Amino acid sequence: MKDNSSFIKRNPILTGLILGGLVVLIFWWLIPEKENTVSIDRSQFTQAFDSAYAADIEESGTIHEFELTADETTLSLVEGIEFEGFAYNNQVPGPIWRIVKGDTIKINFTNELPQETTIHFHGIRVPNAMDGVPGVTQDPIQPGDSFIYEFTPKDAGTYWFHPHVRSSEQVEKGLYGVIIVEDPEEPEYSQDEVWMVDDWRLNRDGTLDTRFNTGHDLMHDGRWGNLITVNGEMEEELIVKPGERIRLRLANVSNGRVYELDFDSLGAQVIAIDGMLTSSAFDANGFELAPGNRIDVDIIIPQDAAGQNFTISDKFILGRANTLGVLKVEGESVSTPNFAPPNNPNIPNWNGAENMEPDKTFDLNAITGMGMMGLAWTLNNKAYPDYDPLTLKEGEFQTIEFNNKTARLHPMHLHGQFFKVLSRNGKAVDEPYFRDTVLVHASETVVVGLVPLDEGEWANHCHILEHAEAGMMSIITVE
Ligand SMILES: [Cu+2]
Repeated sequence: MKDNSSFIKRNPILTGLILGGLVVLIFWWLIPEKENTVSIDRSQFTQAFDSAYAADIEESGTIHEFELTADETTLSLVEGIEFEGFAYNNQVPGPIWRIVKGDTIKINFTNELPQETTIHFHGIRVPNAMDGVPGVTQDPIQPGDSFIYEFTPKDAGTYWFHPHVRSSEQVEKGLYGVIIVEDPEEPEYSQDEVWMVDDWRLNRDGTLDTRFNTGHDLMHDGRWGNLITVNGEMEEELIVKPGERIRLRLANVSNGRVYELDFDSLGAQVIAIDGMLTSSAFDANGFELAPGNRIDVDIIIPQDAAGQNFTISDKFILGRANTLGVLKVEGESVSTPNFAPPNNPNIPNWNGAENMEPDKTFDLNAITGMGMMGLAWTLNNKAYPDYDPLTLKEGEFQTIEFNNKTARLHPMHLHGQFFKVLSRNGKAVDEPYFRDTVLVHASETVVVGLVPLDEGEWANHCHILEHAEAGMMSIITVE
């Protein structure tokens, strides 16, 4: 028979070591893992936000009223070949509306499509009821029905609009337009142009491939086309004079394609991202324009460039450059407008916030055997309309981590909010600008910081439209 008490008496040191080890183990279990994260007072980041952009807008009283109809239309991208697409006001791209900051926009919208639709105004901080998310901020607009969208944008900049119902089909077929909110305090350029960059997947005969949300699109980075257009044209041309200073606003309205921009030898400088001015201008070459993103660049045409062409291209896929458009320099030279690039000096740096434990983590992932075509894209293992809710406090600095568990791209877009990237893969990043859409690369972790100013139920989704349609969306409540 064993006698435990005699074991302890005979081996006091060994017993002590075993008991001590047990105590250490228990403590190691009980104490939460806090070593890697630093407790930081977040009020300093809220204070640093200060008035980087305004909570409210003073209305000018001017109302711009527009009629807008979505309808089926006949399109042609290859000469002599027609196909059925969708269009706003019978034009692809849709209208470009320009208003002045403080003005109100009123859109009398009618749906003449054979299916439901809504309009989302990407990047514009609208009242929640105007945000166009079906089942969340409004009911889908039925065929033949009308809806009035009315709001006063709070921020100057380049914004775009598109359907938020069956968007992978409706946007691809041609439904998109642009809203420019001008700030009279910003300097005047020789030309101020918009380039809506899209890609289309055509069949061999030049008609549109009408297979949407295919298994291939869903499993990869959405629907990438085989024909790139700018403002509906292949190799768009912009005629410029030597010495002119151009504000070129590019919007990526593609379903899935990312463009890595190359501005030839133009020395193009970024002055705004996703609508908002940057804190200082920087080299535009290499910027990754993901679906949803906008970029405003400041280009000075050299005085001695008469007769030259400058090619603006995409180099996202190594070794395969795509021409987006060409600036053709013609005519007599003009004197170059002389001003410092417009900027927003109030953008907070939020240095150190990347060391905080994120307030919320969204794992970006996929589940097979679920949803359309047997694949669902998920946020925290939930596919919309099922989702992991998040409530953010209005007026307070908070952080969100996007943790990409997949080998695909996910440009994450928050409705109604601007945010700043704080870190990528744990390394601090100091982008001198806010965004509304951030490209999360394969297996990458991106942490963003924001101070929500607009209450409501806001969509949080991947802007690869096939991924969003297959579930990669949640709702964030700001209160
Ligand atoms: Cu995605």
